[in-house]
Amino acid sequence: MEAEFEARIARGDTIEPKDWMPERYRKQLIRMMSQHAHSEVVGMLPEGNWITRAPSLRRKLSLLAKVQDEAGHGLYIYCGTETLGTSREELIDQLLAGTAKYSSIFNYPTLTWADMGAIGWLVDGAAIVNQTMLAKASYGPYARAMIRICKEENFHKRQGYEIMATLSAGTPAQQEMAQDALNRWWWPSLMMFGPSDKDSPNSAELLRWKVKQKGNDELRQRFINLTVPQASAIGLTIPDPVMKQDEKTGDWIPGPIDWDEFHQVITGNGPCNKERLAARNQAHAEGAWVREAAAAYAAKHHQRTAA
Ligand code: BYC
Repeated sequence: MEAEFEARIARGDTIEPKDWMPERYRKQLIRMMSQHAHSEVVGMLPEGNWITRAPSLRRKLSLLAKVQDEAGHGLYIYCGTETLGTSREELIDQLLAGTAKYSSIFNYPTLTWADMGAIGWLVDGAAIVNQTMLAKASYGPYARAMIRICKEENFHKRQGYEIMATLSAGTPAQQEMAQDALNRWWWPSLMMFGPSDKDSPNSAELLRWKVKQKGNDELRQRFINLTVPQASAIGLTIPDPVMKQDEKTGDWIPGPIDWDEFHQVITGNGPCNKERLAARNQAHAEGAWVREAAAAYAAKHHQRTAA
């Protein structure tokens, strides 16, 4: 069975929920998809924080729609994880208990309105680069979820970039706010792609099983190359004084990434880890009545249909 599975992967077949798969493949997918679903859900917090303070009705509507999309993304991916035999409740319990990972990026604070621009442009921009590849992942339900998610992320990125472009073309104080947001979000955005390939314990296996199509470093580089000209087009400066362009490849080579900071953040010691978990736990507790009502309604509906 193992040999047949490997042959299917090598042929580029898509693996579906009822197909035989090695336990390790299942485990790796649950790990990665749960981390991803939690990121979407926790990712609502930094932006949700600004909905009531958006500077115009138009901005408020876009931000509301974006944050709502992130909830939807979380739900698709939790459903995808259920096809592997792990319930959403189980995963959410792990998130609330602080034993599950979610993207490092959401442990940074959103200090000004420009952060809404920087998140849409950089964070969703990085997510698009990563997830366009995952849309070709070997596990069908995950790959299919990514197709719709990427379409929505494109809208998110544009609304963020438009906020940055507007601020950059504004008063000196607005320009400064946009540059300050870029300064604070640039390096954490690069960390979203995960550790360098040589320090990435999961990459080799995930690449072999075609869950990942590209390594962490290649995707990070792709994101940098896309973003550097976007920054200069709106008059912003990438906060990396040693970055330079490789003449042969055209790649923009960044200075060193602070991996100590990354490890601090993913082990629970980032600037907002505790605040994010507390907010999720509070929201979950306050939503208990909704879950109870939905379950009671479903039971009543089930009884009626049975009768
Ligand atoms: N943050 O062996 P590695 C969004 C962990 S949300 C935290 O390279 P892998 C949005 C990694 O889990 C979209 N942890 O791992 C939402 C592993 O630890 P464990 C977020 C990280 O899986 C709202 C260890 O480090 N996107 O777009 O091969 C508003 C070693 O790493 C991170 C996804 O979740 C990190 N940045 O590769 C706006 C994408 N990086 O699990 C926007 C899906 C690494 O062994 N995930 N770790 O304890 C992936 O593509 C891959 O899991 C990663 C890591 C590239 C992130």
